[in-house]
Amino acid sequence: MSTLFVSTWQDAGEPCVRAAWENYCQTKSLLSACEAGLVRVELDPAFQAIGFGGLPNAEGEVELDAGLMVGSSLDVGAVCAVRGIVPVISLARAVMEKTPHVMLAGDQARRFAEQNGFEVRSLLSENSLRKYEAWRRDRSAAEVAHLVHDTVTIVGRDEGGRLVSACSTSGLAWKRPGRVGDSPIAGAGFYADDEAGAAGATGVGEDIWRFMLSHYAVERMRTGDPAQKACEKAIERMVRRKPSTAGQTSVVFGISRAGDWGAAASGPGFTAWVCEDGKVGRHPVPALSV
Ligand code: SD4
Repeated sequence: MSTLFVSTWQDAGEPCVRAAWENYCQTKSLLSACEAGLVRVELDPAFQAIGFGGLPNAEGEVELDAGLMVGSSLDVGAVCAVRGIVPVISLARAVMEKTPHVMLAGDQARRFAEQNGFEVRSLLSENSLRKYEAWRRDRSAAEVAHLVHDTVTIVGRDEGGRLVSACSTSGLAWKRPGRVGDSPIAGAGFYADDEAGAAGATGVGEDIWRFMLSHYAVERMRTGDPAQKACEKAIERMVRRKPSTAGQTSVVFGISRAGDWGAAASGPGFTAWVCEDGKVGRHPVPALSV
């Protein structure tokens, strides 16, 4: 059986799955591999998606969310609305491994980070500061920055059939301070259960959360749906119940316990990156017609 990683969006997905695979070859730990994929993108300001270089909130502060889930134990760790700390996916892992809790939020998550050796630093890159200032000057024109892809999610399955889903985001650009989306919410932005499958999401957090896209897709896999069908059913349900979500490009993708993968999107522009035993491929995912 192969080891498979699937990750999100045109720019960040490829380095994410490559870093995950490299780490997996060294550690043989799927959790470390998924974390390493996201750390790679979080720490590189060239990716404005997540971590350092993510686009800030309406007050110019980068505010990060992250979460992960281990499908064998159903352990979950998450942090939300954290300022000044990267990589937040590693902070989410520390919450999972070092506390009895699932999530820590805001200033108290940062305090926990400092207690665990993370350094507090400014997360604004030159690029994100420039974009923020442009938005302040002309909010209507820069409003489309909501459409930039500010989340990276990775789902992995190792040769033993173990599953992990992990997600990191700066949320929506120019968001209201304190706003938290789907990304750090187990069931919404990520979910994994070795008995069923693993899924992750990206797109409009309020809708992904409302419909618990990742959990729904995994539950469809539990009933025997292949990952592709499970993801399509999750998007179909969302668009049918809330037609305004059509065209807005919320995405759910996943890997079933049998090892097949799939992805479905409610709008155009999504690309999945897949790495199977080190072989990397790019897969544009057209909008599902519902
Ligand atoms: C959020 N789902 O915070 C994230 C945004 C996202 O690509 O996925 N952008 O709502």
